[in-house]
Amino acid sequence: MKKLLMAANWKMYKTVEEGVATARELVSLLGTLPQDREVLVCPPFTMMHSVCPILAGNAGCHSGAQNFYPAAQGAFTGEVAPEQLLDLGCTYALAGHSERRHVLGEMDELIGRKVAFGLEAGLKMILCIGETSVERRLGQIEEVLVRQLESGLAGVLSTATAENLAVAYEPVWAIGTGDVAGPDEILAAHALVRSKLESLLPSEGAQIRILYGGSVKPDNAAAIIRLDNVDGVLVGGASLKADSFSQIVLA
Ligand code: G2H
Repeated sequence: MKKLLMAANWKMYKTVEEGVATARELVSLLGTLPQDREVLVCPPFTMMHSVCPILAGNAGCHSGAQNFYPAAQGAFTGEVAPEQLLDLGCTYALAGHSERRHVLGEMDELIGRKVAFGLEAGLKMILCIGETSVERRLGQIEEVLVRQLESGLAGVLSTATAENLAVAYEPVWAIGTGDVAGPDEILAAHALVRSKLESLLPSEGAQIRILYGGSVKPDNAAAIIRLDNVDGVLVGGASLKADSFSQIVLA
């Protein structure tokens, strides 16, 4: 059975003390998770050492990294390697989040290398894709999503499975704006992603989870996860408080 993946992205928020308190409260609010879903929390690197073991205490809760550098080790000042994340009990990682593409200037080629290196190292990867409002207005949604999928997955066409890969569709105009995409917009984008996944990865594409991200909140999560081809959510702002994220997880 394909489980829903309910993922939190804490971005660059919280001290260690705050992260530990939120993780403890979340684990206690969630209790025994429903069989049909699993939970992922991506905290900042600074608190992983303390937060990952707390999440690991709840079956079905996982820890993920928001980013890493695609090399085993070496002179890469300021960067973190997949092995160092696995060492902390972190099992997932994001690649291609819109803030890394648009604020940090990451290009498709680097994102593709991260997906390939992360999978090879043993991390489960979530490739994030999404169009800007300008690209949507210019009718370029399909072109942008197909390009981001093709380049993001170029190095994993023979190794990606429904177990080790998920895709998050996050329209840039919906991120952190409160401007959630409507059901028709989500349905159309997810159908496009599904069809492209099925053509790139014929044996796995139908089962690979596609998450929606962009202003997911407790009051819209249930309607979003009911939509066709929505296999979970990636939540930023509303994941920072344990009660709000637990309501989304259990929606
Ligand atoms: C999109 C999302 C989490 P938010 O970035 O990845 O953030 O839920 O705040 O729109």
